[in-house]
Amino acid sequence: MQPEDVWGNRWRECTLAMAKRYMTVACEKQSLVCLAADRKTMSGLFELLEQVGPNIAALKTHVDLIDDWTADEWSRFCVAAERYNLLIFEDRKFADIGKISRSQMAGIYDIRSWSNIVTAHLISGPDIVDGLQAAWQDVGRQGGVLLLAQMSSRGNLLTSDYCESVVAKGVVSAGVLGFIGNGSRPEELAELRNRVGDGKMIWTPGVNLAIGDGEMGQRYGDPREAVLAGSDCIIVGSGIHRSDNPAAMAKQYAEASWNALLER
Ligand code: S5P
Repeated sequence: MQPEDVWGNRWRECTLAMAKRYMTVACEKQSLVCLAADRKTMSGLFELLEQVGPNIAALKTHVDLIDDWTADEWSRFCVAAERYNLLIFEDRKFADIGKISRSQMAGIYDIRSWSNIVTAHLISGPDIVDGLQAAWQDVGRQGGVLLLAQMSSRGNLLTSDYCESVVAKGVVSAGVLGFIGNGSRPEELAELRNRVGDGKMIWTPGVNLAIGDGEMGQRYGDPREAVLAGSDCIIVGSGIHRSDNPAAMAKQYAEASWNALLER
């Protein structure tokens, strides 16, 4: 199936190269799953990648969770992820002023050199997006920023008004790939999609086939409902990596998300 047939207006209106790349990969793999690879060792990450690589479209990392991180091992890991045709998404949730965010993309982890996507809060103003884009340009690469418009955690401070301001600034920003929306609340997500229109993506954490409350204030909604409400990518962590059979679970999430996209 061609991406333009599957994604419709989203394909036509999301012009950022990284958006097209994601939509293409999702069609090739028949999966809208981004694995939240929240493991704490390099061997744990490699193991997970081998298990789920064929059934996911993107891999979300928290590079600063890894106890035995080294630059060499990390670059081996990124090469392995690319072999599975995955976008690499560092969920750094940058929030500082533009020039510091640009510098934070370098440093010991050198996120700019291996990430395709990063997350940012817009709390410090829109220049953060320029700072992150400048960092990718510093190493001759391109990437896309996902802005946090909503969060899945209970009691978060991202009010509806705040969300509206983030969307208003984000939709007109060329370096913005899209928004993080709350996958645990389809009605909030549908509202977000109305505000965003078709020109940007919405990626959603807080998704699990077992809906309800998670650990430490996390909340979960159903993957199909999230996609039907306007999510373009479901971010799934423990639903896959904590299960007894991550490979089989990744396949289930892939099928649920892909079928929901076809239904949508
Ligand atoms: O609002 C949010 C935003 C993010 S990016 N809520 C989230 O849970 N996340 C991330 O998604 C979080 O950092 C974690 O890596 C993942 C959810 O993992 P799970 O195990 O709860 O599925």
